[in-house]
Amino acid sequence: MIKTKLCELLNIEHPIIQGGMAWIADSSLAAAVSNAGGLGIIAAGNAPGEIVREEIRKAKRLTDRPFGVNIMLLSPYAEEVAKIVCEEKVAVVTTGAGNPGKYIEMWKENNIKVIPVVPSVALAKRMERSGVDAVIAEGHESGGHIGELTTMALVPQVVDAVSIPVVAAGGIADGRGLLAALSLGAVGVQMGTRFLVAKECNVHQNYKQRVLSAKDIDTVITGLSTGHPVRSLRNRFTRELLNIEKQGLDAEIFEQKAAGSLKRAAIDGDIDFGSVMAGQVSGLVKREQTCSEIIEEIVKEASDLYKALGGMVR
Ligand code: TUI
Repeated sequence: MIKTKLCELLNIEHPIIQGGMAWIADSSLAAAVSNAGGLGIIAAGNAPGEIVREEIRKAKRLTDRPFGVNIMLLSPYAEEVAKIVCEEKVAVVTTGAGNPGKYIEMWKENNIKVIPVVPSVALAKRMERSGVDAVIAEGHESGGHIGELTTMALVPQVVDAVSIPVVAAGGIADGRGLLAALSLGAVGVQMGTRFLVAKECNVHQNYKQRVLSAKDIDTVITGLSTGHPVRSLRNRFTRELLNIEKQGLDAEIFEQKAAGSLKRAAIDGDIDFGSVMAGQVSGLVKREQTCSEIIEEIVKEASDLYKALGGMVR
């Protein structure tokens, strides 16, 4: 058993949050993670509010434990989803890809625990001043939309800069990663890629198999030139995007190509011409397991390792 402040804050058994993966993290995955003692998250992504409401209601039928909703702040529906989580009395909101400042007061008035993803110390401090409950410091190793700093560099700097709890994300997929995160001062971890291959995850089987067969060097970053860098597994789609960027073509052509690409891979299973977003730990993720097996294995590995290290350090 590993108990941290995060377990108390969120009323969960294990200090593990499932990442809010757009088009992937639905009520089935979120409820399975929460039932296994972690915090499951429904990703709102670019979905309209009523679709998200339906997923929240499904999750309530599948679990009586707390779960959260991730709001992707670049979404045109971010504002309506921000209101719906209040109406539905969701326990936790995480945010990504922007500054959620204007919604925080409303969420806190509705007793929602608010945990934004931050890619820098500056945003972590701003979020602390706005009254959030914790932050997720997410490193460059992550899949999807990424910041510049690595987890190893970012997490301890954020821990030193704020007094609220810090969750580590990016490059974490097993018990070694969990223990490392705790050593850096984090109170827990958020993992996306490891849960993407969970049995209860409804992502297309082609996507899952692509992640399971990935090697360490298989991820690439596209969108550096447009200011929205995204990490995904290398394929014909990423080669085409990188070519557009290399030729210095305008952002509009790039955005046109990228639009709908995550859905194409995650729902339609087109892993050649779709965007297979995944983290650098893809090479570490080798087996499809249930969420309960994943969480139990990680917690056991971390606590066994902690005991073994105790015997080594004198
Ligand atoms: O949000 C993520 N990862 C994502 S979102 C996503 S959906 C998408 N699809 C296509 C293009 C773009 C997004 C796929 N993966 N992770 C959390 C995260 N947030 N990483 C980095 C940030 C971030 C960046 C800037 C958070 C705040 C921020 O603030 C800038 C500001 O306004 O101060």
